[in-house]
Amino acid sequence: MGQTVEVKVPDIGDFKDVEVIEVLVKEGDTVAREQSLITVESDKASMEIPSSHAGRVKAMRVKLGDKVSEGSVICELQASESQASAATAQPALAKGASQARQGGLPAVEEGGPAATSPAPSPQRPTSGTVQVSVPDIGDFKDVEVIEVLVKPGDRIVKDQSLITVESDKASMEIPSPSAGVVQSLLVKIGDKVSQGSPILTLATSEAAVAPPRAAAAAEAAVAAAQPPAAGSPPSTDYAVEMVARPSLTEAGHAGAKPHASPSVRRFARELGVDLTVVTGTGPKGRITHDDVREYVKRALAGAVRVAAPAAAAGGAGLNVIPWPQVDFAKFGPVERVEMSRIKKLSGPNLARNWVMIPHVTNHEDADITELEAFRVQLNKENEKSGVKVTMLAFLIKACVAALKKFPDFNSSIAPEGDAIIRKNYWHIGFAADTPNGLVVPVVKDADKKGIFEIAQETATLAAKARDGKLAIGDMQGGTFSISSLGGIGGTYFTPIINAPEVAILGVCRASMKPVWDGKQFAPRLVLPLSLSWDHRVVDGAAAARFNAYLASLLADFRRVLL
Ligand code: CAO
Repeated sequence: MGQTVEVKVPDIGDFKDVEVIEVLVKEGDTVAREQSLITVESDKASMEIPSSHAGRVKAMRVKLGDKVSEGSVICELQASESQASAATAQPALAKGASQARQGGLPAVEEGGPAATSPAPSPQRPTSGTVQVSVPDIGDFKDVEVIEVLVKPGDRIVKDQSLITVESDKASMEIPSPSAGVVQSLLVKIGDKVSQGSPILTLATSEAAVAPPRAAAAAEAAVAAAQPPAAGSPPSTDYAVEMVARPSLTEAGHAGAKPHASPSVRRFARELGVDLTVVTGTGPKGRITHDDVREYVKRALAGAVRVAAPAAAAGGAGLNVIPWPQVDFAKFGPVERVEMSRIKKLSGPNLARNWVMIPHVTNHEDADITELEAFRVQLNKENEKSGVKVTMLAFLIKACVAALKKFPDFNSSIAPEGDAIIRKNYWHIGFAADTPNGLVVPVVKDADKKGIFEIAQETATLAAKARDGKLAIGDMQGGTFSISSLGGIGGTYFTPIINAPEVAILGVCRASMKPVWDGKQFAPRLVLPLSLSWDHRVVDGAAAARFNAYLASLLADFRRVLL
């Protein structure tokens, strides 16, 4: 380790006396150059301050709630040898930030975005429509669009964030230079954009048009978005994240956006947590790392309803009261048994599916008297082949035929929640009971396979499942599932849909029953079927038809060929 350096807050432009809302390192930590040390926040934006050096943190000089400005010492760092000679070097952020301001970034409107937020360039309207493009965002080139925050038809206010872009080091929201109504989006999540890339077209109607002052600011923004003059130092690619927060005075989108710093947003994204359903416990309701951790802990314990892909969940999660904490030993002797790995993994999935999918289950009886006789006969004929034809194989084949007739049952909800993705392949999963818990291997392309092949494959997969030898690929790609408890017993049950599938067939034990044939009661072998389906995708009438059709196929298997 080399000499001790003081890491200071660099030039952060108009940010003065800003509050430290996160301290991201502690004494003794080894930090890399550009690693974020603290997050500061003004009333309009939050920003992470990276380290100018690599080394070990000797002493922290700031704590949560402190107010800092340019030059405030963040920490003392025992710089790495290779870095020590650069101990007096200014952090690149300072250069980049001050250079951005020299370039004349837009003046801040009351309640507008931070002075450091980029301003998109609108092309001047020809017929009340402007095309909004990505402004000069420094060295950000070919950066990925990670969020699209508006959609066609949205009425937006000036400075409202339109998209979030992210490089490997930073994320940044691009605000709108004007008010208006979004006409069409020209980007989607995953697109790579650079300066000048079109974002959207905006209709600036009389009602929506920006007031004169805002228009002037938009003009200034266009001017500011010009590339820096030749010879001026290049913009920095230093690790800085800026998130302009919506002004609380901006009705329409204020409050819709969670209040969280960039690192919390990144953390939430990594864990797949939708911040709109997390309750912030920080000052002014800010969401902290701990809030996200707590949310995930509670979700895993089944105490909260986790957020669906925004649209699929209807945009809302459900907060429920905490799980009861009971000291059972107070009431009698107890024994703690660790859950198997499979149970630990499948539990949260089952809980999510049960809580988030509006399940309905229809029951139906299928007369399988002839089919069972046929199955027994087939097995007798093929005794020496070593392949035992099971009822499950017939069920898989019959389900494929029913799924082809009712394609919505072989679908998933699109991530945006506004469409159904019908799959033109038929991969049927079946629940297999193993000593370690339930797994669902998948028979791929069941439509192309015959009964013997399916019977052999289910036997092989079930054996692999019991031996814990299923590969991940054996359990992926399913489009519909069957859970057969027929070998065990029961009459009917309510199977849980295996998301993102939209339906599952539960099968119980067939039994001989007296069935009225129009003239008399006849002994028939009746198979109880229980179809659970996602009410967002199909409705009760369709489910009743699916079940009736499936029962008719099982009653007369020749119909599968039709
Ligand atoms: N009605 C009457 N008998 C049935 C039947 C049914 N619906 N289904 C199977 N049987 C019979 C079989 O014919 C077999 O009898 P024989 O030994 O006399 O030939 C016996 O029951 C055992 O069958 P099986 O269940 O072992 O075989 P399978 O091919 O039907 O099923 C598998 C394979 C993997 C689905 C099954 O072993 C299994 O794991 N089932 C449990 C699934 C489960 O746990 N679901 C619950 C999910 S929700 O928690």
